Amino acid sequence: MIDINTLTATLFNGYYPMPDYHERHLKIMLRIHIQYSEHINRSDKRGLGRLIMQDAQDISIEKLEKNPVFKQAIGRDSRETIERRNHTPLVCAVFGRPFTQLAPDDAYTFITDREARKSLPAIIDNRVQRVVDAASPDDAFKENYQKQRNIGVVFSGGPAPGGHNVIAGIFDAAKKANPENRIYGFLMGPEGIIENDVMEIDADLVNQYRNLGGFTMIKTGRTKVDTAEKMALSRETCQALNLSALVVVGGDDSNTNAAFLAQEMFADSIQVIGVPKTIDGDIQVKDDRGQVLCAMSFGFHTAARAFANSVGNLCTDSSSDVKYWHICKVMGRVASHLALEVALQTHANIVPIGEELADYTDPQRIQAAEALGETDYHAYGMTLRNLSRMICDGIVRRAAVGKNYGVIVIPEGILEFINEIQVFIIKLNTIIADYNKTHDKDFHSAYPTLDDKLDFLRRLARRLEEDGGIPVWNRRDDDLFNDIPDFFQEGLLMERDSHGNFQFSQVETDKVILGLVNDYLNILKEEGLYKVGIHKEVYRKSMTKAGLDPDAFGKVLFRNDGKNDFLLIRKSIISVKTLKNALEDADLIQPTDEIPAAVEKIYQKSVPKFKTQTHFYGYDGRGNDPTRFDCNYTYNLGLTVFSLVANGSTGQMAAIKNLEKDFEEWEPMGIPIAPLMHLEERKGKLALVIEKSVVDIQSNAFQVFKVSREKWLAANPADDDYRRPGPIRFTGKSEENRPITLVLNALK
Ligand code: FBP
Repeated sequence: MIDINTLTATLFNGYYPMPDYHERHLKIMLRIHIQYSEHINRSDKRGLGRLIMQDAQDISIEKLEKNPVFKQAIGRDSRETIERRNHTPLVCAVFGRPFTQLAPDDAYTFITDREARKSLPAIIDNRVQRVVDAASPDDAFKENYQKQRNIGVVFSGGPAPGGHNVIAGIFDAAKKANPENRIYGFLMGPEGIIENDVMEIDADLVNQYRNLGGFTMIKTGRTKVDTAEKMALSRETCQALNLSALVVVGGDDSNTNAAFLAQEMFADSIQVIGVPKTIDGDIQVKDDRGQVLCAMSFGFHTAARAFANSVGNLCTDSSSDVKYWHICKVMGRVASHLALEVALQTHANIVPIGEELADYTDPQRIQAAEALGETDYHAYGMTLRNLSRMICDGIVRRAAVGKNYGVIVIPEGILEFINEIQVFIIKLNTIIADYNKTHDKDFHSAYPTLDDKLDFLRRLARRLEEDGGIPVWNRRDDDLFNDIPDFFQEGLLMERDSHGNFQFSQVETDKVILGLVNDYLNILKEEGLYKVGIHKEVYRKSMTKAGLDPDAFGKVLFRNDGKNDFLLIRKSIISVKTLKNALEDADLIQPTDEIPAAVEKIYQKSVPKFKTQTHFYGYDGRGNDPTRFDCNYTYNLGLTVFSLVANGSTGQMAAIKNLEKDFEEWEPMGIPIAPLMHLEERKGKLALVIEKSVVDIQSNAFQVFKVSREKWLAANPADDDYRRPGPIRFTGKSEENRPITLVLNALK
């Protein structure tokens, strides 16, 4: 007979000490196992037990690997991947025609920047071009359209779902026009152009990635072609490959780069076409009269849907488990488009939108200053403190109706819209750029640790003060900066990207805000203002069960007794001691009595614990396989690119107009890039860039969000108003066919 104690000790040696109940549980399991084995041995007349053992040994991994079921189950290509590869995106009617041509459309006009005119003379007068059918092309047109071309493609910046379909569209259209056309992919982003690191893209490669996410095929990178030397090397590469055209798939900065490359290679007749990519959704093009030409960059829909699915699931979990606040930081380096779309998709409880915060004014402060005949400049623009208070207000109000849980969505770039932080970012950008310009060594290598950097800033403040003049970093800046937590200081001092952008994804924005929220909630708790409301029926039932008079105790315990469904403990009762005092003062108990257990339990229930879980949604959604909207959008962008190339355009951005409408109304076109440029401060100096589109707080989408947010906060006894967007569905009919933001903004 096996001794169960010895067996447990032998098998689980090393796991001691373990809790008693674990040990008990293990022993029971072992006993069952032994009894079952003995039973099998006893009744195993036909050797079944041995057979099971035998089979287990016989199935070698080699044999398993040959099994077709095994192969299908764990093979590299999931059913979804296979289905996606075989899917043919919808194609705009014009691309069904043998030839397309470009029709200039002067209904769209732009106010051009003087500096852009000076720097980009070859492309500044480009016009909007609509892709139309070339119904009766003459031979010269056909010959030009079909002539053999080499086209180079590069991905630039962060991945965005749909990039592979841009390549597929270019490839299919180019091969249709002339099977001898060749498509080259530059590897690892613009660095591949500079270094002439390139591969030819063939049909097998394209087919492998159709309708799949990522930029895996040729990878991407953030190098900027921003010096005369890099420009010359890029030009050499394009000439060496005998390129007719270079296609830059990228965001605002990369399309800016595309315009400069178009100018540079104009003399070589190498065309450069941009494609608007970024999950951030901040490339939206309108003309000077506000007519929309490009409503959204590709990748936005997929990333927003992926984030919304995860956030929606958290809403479900949170309202089931009712104990956590989920804090979800959602990508979007500057603009809050993704957070707004996630809010519209999920109805999460609290979603501060950066662009609205920048416009914030504090009426109380303004009035108080006006009464003194003064102006309070601090009353304009949101501070981090205001923001944390706004969030706390929502948390406290939900707790009051028994909902001490919920979901907060924080846009990644929110800090850019907070005055005090923006000032730090601008000042530090200037200091770092200045240092890099005047020294031989880069700021971050010269001052590698946080302490080194802080030391440098301290010395700078002192020196600038002694020098007189207007210091960019004064002692007050230094003091304020030293007041913020280390990790946030480190974030603000981090290296800028190659375009001089502040890298918000590296800053723990959520942690900064959460820290302030936590501090303020503790103050509210001490002031007795943050309490969990107790449902009056729950209260009455437990008191009656304990033989206590709910009415007599209710008057003492609650500040809203008899008025609401949810009862709130009085502000003055903030501890067991203050509870006891209140009961004694009301003669409900004597000083020698204990607090009745039922009453103490009610009190404990009313004490909120602010338990949080933090999440970052960014890279995951960026790597998602594209929605059907993005598949169709990007494939047609690729077809548009070829049409622009075959018709001799350069310095144009491929776009699809009417994305907010049904597919039949989509209109492929070319948008001139140069007129979209304006001067902006980058790396401490003014540079021509395409202006980022941030959330327009007058837009329909924002206005809908604004009037709905009270309902979505659901600080009332009714059920939460969460919406379940569900996962991205590639097949079937239930997937929405465009972002909600677009649908709303198109409503008249
Ligand atoms: P792009 O503008 O290049 O498309 O990238 C957008 C983005 O995904 C932002 O949302 C995010 O802040 C940033 O890239 C992250 O950058 P990195 O990939 O370098 O960490």
